[in-house]
Amino acid sequence: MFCYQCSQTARGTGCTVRGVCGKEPTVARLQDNLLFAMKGISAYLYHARELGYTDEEVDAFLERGFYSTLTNVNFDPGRFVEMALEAGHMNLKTMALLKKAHIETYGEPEPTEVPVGAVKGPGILATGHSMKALAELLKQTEGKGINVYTHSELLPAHGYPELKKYKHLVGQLGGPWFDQRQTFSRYPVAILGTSNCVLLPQDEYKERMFTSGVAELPGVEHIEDYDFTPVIEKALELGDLEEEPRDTVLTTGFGASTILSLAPKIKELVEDGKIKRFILVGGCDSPLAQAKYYTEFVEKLPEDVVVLTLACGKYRFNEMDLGDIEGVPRLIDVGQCNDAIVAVDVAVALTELFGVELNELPLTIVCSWMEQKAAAILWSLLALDIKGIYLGPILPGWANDDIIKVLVENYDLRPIGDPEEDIKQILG
Ligand code: FS2
Ligand code: SF4
Repeated sequence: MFCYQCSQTARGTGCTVRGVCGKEPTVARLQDNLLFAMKGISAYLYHARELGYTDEEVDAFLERGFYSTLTNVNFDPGRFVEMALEAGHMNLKTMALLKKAHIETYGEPEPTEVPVGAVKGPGILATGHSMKALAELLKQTEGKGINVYTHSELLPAHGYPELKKYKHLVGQLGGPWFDQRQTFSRYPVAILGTSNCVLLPQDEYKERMFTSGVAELPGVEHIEDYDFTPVIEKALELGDLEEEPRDTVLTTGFGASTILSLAPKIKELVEDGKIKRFILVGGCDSPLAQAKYYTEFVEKLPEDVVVLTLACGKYRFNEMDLGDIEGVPRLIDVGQCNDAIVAVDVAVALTELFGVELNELPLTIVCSWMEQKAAAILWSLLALDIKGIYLGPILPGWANDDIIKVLVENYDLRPIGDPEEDIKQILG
């Protein structure tokens, strides 16, 4: 544990073994964990609020949750586990709110092919999670001869009708959040960071980078009220990008309605043994060497397995052509991390279709986590009582041995291991 939030803190620097107040290390970890989950919820709520959507129950939960971690309020570990599970439910509610906001504002997403690479002309590269910022940028750049590209978690924007209608939303540059220094240096365009996962910029591109919304970087101009005039002026001043071959094409934009329109076919294929299992391989990507697991895992899956994916973890394998099983694509990208709610909705619909419980579905979740939104999503899955989740690339530092023991015993949580061995175990 590490807590330095009050004046009683050990040696004036921090309680690390046990709180001077009596706070046990596991309670301290559970409090941190609740704070992480609430940060994740706040991120999704923020983007929903950008589009005018709010939820009083979630607001009240956040208020109570933050208060419960103040000094000398709550020392009960059992209650913090209940708090964490409630956070999971609140996160489901918040992700559903954000999905509703996205669909009602930008239309139901549809499967869309997105070319990777530059086309000739001045450009703006937008990264992060904010559909609102991207939509405003597209509106303001229309007819100005500027091409707009997405990076990382904005790839799914291409699937929304009210965003893809802009012909100057031309494609994607780069992949997950951590390639940004390389990608932003490589393409001399204006860059806009719209949410988390912006890295401290390199001098090479600092003066052509901008942030908006919650994202801010030292020495980088921050855009207020979605007025992207300085970004547009910078893009025009920087001049043309050179045309590149755009042979790589990524497919995104599978919404619940598209997937469920395939439900009768899916049922038939599962009953005929032509689809053996659905595996959700998703979450945040990370530069850790262990994250190679996810590429190998998908590469080694047999051809009767369908892969659902979401968030930036998809860049580990979304260039692969997995083909289809009688018209059902074998790689289905449902969108951003918050679109985990789409996967949950599809899974719930499949339980009705097959007349089974969630844990009886031919479905396994193989998760990658990087930051606090993934903690919120993990607790959402546990709150739905989903068992046997594989978690990597490493076990979270916020979970000590006691917490891991509970997650393993109660939820059959499994750390990722060797891809081939895990596949064998999953496919039984
Ligand atoms: Fe990826 Fe970063 Fe989406 Fe995470 S772009 S690691 O925030 O939540 O995923
Ligand atoms: Fe230490 Fe408790 Fe104060 Fe935290 S709240 S610094 S654990 S005495």
